[in-house]
Amino acid sequence: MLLHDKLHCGRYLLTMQGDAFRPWVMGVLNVTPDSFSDGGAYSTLDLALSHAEQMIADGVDIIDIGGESTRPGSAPVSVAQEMDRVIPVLYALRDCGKPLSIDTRRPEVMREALAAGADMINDIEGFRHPASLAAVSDSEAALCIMHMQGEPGTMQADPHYDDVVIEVGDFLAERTRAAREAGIAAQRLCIDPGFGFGKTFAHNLALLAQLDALQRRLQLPLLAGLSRKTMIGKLTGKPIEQRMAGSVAAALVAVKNGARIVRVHDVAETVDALKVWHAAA
Ligand code: 7PJ
Repeated sequence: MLLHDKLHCGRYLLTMQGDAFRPWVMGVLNVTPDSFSDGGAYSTLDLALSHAEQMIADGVDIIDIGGESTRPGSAPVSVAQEMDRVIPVLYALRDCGKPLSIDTRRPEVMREALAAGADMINDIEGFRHPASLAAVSDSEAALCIMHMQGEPGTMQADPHYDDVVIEVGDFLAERTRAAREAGIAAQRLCIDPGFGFGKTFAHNLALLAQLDALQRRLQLPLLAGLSRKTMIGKLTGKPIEQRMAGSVAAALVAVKNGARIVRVHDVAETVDALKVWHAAA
């Protein structure tokens, strides 16, 4: 089996071959009062849990729990605040039958999340914090290594690349090597170009069009997060609440171009679209 067709994800092994050939849908579970995409509708534990239940009913493959809004221009939250938001959700969902991912940049949160049962650590900084690889190396959790240029507060000010696909690939190769050197098995790694994280509209489009080049270069499962992002707004002229159809189309393009995992807000619609695509592709 090719390396990019499986992912060792904590208590789970996600495989993608033969009859099981199907991209994975990662559902976004925001536990942030200031989250830009749902206005904080799921900020309490009960609401987060009912949102998770709905995603499971809708066919989600991985639940990605986030306690820090990283929308462009957002202010950072404290470690304590982030833990207060996400750790209770992890404990409550640990037996839900689906792999649980935690979207965090903090090594302290990574350790607590792993103790609480997280199966995947999704780090928008690509595990660049000096303590983050050590925090996860002893576990069985998957790592999502994402590229970001700059910091969330300022990253959209003036992003620049000579060749965005090469430079994002160089970064992902370097971080993948660092993870391997920290003793993390390749089967635990997936990569993500980080749409919207220090990228112009043109950079995002170039990456989406050339995802397969990145995938071929790194030979690891590739995750794409395009759901409701500014790029979709720019292409459709729609505000965030009306970007579902555009986001579903973007997920299909990403999968066609080599993505194995799509990170989405609209799980039911994306699962349906992928079923149709899969039957006919
Ligand atoms: C991403 C993410 C993404 C990964 C966010 C939003 C902003 N993690 N966390 N990839 N985006 N791996 O959902 O619009 O694209 S937060």
